[in-house]
Amino acid sequence: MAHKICVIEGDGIGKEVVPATIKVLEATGLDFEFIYAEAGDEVYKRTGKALPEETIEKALESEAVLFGAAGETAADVIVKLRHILDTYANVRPVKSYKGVKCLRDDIDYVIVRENTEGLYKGIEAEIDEGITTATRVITEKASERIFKFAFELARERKKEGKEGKVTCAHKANVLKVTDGLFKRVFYKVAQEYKDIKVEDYYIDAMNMYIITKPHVFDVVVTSNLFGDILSDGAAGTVGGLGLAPSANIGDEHGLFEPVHGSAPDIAGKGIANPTATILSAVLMLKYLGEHETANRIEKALEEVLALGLTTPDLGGNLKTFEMAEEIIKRL
Ligand code: GGG
Repeated sequence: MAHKICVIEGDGIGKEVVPATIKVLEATGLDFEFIYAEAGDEVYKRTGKALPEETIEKALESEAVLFGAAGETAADVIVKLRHILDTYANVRPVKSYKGVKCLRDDIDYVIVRENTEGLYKGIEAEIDEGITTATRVITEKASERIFKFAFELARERKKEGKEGKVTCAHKANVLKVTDGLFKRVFYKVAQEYKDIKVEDYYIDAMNMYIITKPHVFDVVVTSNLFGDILSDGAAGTVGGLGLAPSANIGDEHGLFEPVHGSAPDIAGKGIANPTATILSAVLMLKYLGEHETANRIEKALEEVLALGLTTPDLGGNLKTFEMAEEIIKRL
C-alpha cells in the first residue's frame, strides 16, 4: 500500500527544497500518495488563517507530514501543528559529513528537544503598557516522557556502537523552580536506565561545549526554547542550517522538517540547499519502517556531498534541483 504523506511546503525556500525532496522520494520506486496542504504567511495573507482547518485534517489523517519552512507565522503554523499532533520529541541529529567543512569530522550526536511546553507554550501577555510577560511551563509529565524518549534513543544508538550517554542541558541554578523540576525528573528517569551514562550541564556552558568538544556527545536532551537555539548553533558546527534535519515524533504522529526557516534572503533564487529536507525525509522513511530506502538515499547524498556537488552555501555552484538530480543519479 502507498504511504500517505501530507506535504506542506510552507513559505520561502520551503517551496524549493520540498519539491526537490519529493523528486528524490519518487525516484526511489517506493509507493507514495502525496496529499498537498497549505500553511504559512502566504495563505494567512490570502485567507486570514495561517493553518487552515483543511490542512490540520490532512495532517491528522496521513501516516506522516513532510513540512518545509515557516516564516513570520511560525508560532501559528509549525509550533501549533506540533502541539495538535502531540509530536512531543523534536529530534535534531548533528553529524559531520565528508566533503563538508565541519569543526571536526567525528561529530555525531542528536539533540532531543521537548516540543510541547516551555516558553513555546505561547502564554504571553501585555500586562501594562510597555510591560510584557511570557510563562514558562515545565511539567513533570512532559519532562518524564521526553527523558524516556532520550534514554530509549541512547539505548538504540548504543546497539549501533555509540557510547550510550544522555546529557541534560538546563539552567536550574537560575530558573530554580522550572528547571529545578526538569533536572530532578531527569535524574529520576535515569534510575530506570542504569546501562546509560548521564551528565548535565547549564545551557550556557553547553552552548560552549558543542563548539569546544562536540565529539563527546551522544544524546543531548533539553527544553523547548533552549533546544531551538542550541540546535541552530550545533548546525553551524557541521556545515550550517542547509544540512540540519529534524523529526517531530509523538505516539500517534510524525512530522519531518528541516531545522531552517523560510530564508527570505535567498527564496526564489533556486539555490537553497535541499540536504536538510532530504535528510528529514530519510528520518521519515525510517519512521515508516523503510530502512533500506532511507539508507540508499543517505548513501547517495553522502557521495554527492563528498564530491562537492552542492549548492553555493557549501561552496558548490549547483541549483537546488540540480543537487537533487545528482542524488537521484546515485540511488
Ligand atoms: N522548518 C522549520 C521552520 O520553519 N523553522 C522556523 C521557525 O521559526 N521555527 C521555530 C521552531 O522550530 O520552533
